[in-house]
Amino acid sequence: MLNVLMVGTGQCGNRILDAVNREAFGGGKFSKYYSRQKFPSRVETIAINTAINDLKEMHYTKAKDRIHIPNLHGVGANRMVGKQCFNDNKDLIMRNITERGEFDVAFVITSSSGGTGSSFSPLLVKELKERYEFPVYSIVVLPFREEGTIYLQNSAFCLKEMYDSGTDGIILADNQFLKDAGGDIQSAYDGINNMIADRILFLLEALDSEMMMVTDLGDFKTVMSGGAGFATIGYAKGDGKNSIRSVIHDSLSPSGLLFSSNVFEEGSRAMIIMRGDRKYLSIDDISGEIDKLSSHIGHVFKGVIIRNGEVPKVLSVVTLETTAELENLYALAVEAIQIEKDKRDRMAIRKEADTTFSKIEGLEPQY
Ligand SMILES: Nc1nc2c(ncn2[C@@H]2O[C@H](COP(=O)(O)OP(=O)(O)OP(=O)(O)O)[C@@H](O)[C@H]2O)c(=O)[nH]1
Ligand SMILES: [Mg+2]
Repeated sequence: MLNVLMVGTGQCGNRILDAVNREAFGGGKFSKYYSRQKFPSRVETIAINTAINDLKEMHYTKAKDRIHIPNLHGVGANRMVGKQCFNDNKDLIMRNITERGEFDVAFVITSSSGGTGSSFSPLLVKELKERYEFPVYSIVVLPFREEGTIYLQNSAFCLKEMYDSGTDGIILADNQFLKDAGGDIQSAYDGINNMIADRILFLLEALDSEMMMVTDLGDFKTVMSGGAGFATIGYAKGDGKNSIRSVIHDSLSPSGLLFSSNVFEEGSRAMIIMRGDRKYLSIDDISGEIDKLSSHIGHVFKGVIIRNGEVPKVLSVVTLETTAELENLYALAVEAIQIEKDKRDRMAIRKEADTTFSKIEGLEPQY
């Protein structure tokens, strides 16, 4: 049995963690009080936030698993304030984690663009890596590109700091790429959060179950160490009529991935897990499709979980050697930083020239 630590920081991280707990406890609003999590592993979940309202909004995560870090007026998307706040409260956070016992692996979930999650998470990962031996993976959600200059620049710096934190791999999910998950913004968030939560639970099951063809934490570590530090996860579900080959293919196509990538071109290593009734999981078919991927990218681990009567589902973890989409994001971020800098320079010049107030110099109000 694996011991898993899962931390969600900031609003986005909290909500995804809550979606994980909803699935794990079976969905009812009170299920967290009487149900046991249906993880095969022992999973400890912790939500961290400076905003008490975000924590209160969580319905499926136990109160003891929600840590409020008081910071007057929140962090307001300012990563400098966020980092200071983490450092001031580091001992409290790390004590809470230490009290939960031993772990084999940890996941830290956050958005890259806000203030709290994006500044806390790289520092938290660094702290975990310095204190413990277990691998720490980060799951980072990228913003909608039209959310503004501050969110774009935050993302660029958060990803770099996450990369430098010593994390064992960054799994990317992209709001922009997944925006069709729901109509209005709230349903899009819910849709995206559920997609990420389902994949996390599938992954945990794959790392910790008796399978026909086994993948385990060791395989996952090897896959995650394969690329340039970034990875994404794909998923697809068959209808019982299409072949397992096409389900595997769908999981690797844009409709299945959490982040835009041509994995056949950009992939470095992969782990493909198939789950469902034995009758859908012909080893020859599976091998055919997986060999095709291996011939493009190199090594692919495969795992099979038998579930009687279930249609086939496929989870694909792919590490990336390069990513064109991240290059695009950084180009936008550089523009965003320039826009903010120009604005600041203009303000400084204007302040010096003092054009507005100088108009009344020497004048007195007349009554
Ligand atoms: N997928 C998804 N993205 C979210 C959700 N909530 C917020 N986001 C995205 O997260 C980014 C903002 O980060 P938040 O996590 O809200 O910020 P925070 O860490 O709470 O930071 P502050 O509020 O600034 O202290 C934006 O790009 C949002 O689009 C959510 O529930 N799901
Ligand atoms: Mg917030």
